Amino acid sequence: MCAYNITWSKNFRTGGLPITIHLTTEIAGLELANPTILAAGILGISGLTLKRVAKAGAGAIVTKSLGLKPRSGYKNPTVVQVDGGLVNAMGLPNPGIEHFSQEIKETKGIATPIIASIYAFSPKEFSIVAEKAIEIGADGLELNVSCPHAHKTGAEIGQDPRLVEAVVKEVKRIVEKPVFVKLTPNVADIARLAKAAEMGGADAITAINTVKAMVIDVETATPILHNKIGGLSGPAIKPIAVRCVYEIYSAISIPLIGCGGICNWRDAVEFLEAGASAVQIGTAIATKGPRIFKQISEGIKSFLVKKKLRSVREIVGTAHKK
Ligand code: RRO
Repeated sequence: MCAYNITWSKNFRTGGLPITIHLTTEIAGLELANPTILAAGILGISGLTLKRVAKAGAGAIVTKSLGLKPRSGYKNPTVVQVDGGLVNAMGLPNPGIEHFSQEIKETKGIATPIIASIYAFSPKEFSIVAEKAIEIGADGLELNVSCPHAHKTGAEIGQDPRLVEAVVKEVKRIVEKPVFVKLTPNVADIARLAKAAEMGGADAITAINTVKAMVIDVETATPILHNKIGGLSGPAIKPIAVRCVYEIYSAISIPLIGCGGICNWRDAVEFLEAGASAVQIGTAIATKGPRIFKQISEGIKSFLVKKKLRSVREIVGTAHKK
């Protein structure tokens, strides 16, 4: 469990007694070996890839967003590379929650918590998908109320505080396991949405999903994505995500998980200082591969040693004191 915890054997502050550095992180009752989490939508679609990411050192794993029924998603092109990231409009492709049970079964034996990202079109439907996700073995849920280009779901729900509260309430009525709520940055006041989720009973907030975006081929004057509108992820959105985490931190008392453009340990520490207790990594896996989880954990550990701190907890929210 504590694979990345280390001990200083010679410590002068404690008169020579060893000091243990803790990377272990607790989020809403879930024990993570370290604060790095696989973000929804990347490598989270099969049991095999979930296991691969766990072995690579992620502290927890979020699946691709799953709905009540199978969905094929939008036609190609669904992803385009831009300066500083990717713009995607996949269209929530997934095999449906029932079919995913097979994939979760394949992860049996791994200690890494698996969080099912789920979406639905109404509070009632959210609770049905939530119940099934727990039945098939998820350790927790992340409610996707933030996909920027879906109709009658995603951010169309997540932009309305009353709907967000209603969705979370309905899910929490049915489910005892931890429920995270993933928010959209495409709103005027993200802290208001976070508060609404907390009021509904959310156990943690994930901030942020992708930023609504578009790319046009200049020569042919044609929108490149088949869906025309998509969501921007990657380093380009990191300052937006850090600002969102910073704003939400002062507004709520449940834990926050930072997400958006994290590529290295410095990015991760920036999110922790803004108020996140853990970080999700997505787009960077496309360029750096799953080894990024260990690299970031090692980097955080070295940062703690350099600052003479003992736990990740000691960095969380420190930027608010300045
Ligand atoms: O599948 C997608 O197109 C998608 C989803 Br569910 C999401 O939450 N965010 C995003 O950028 N794309």
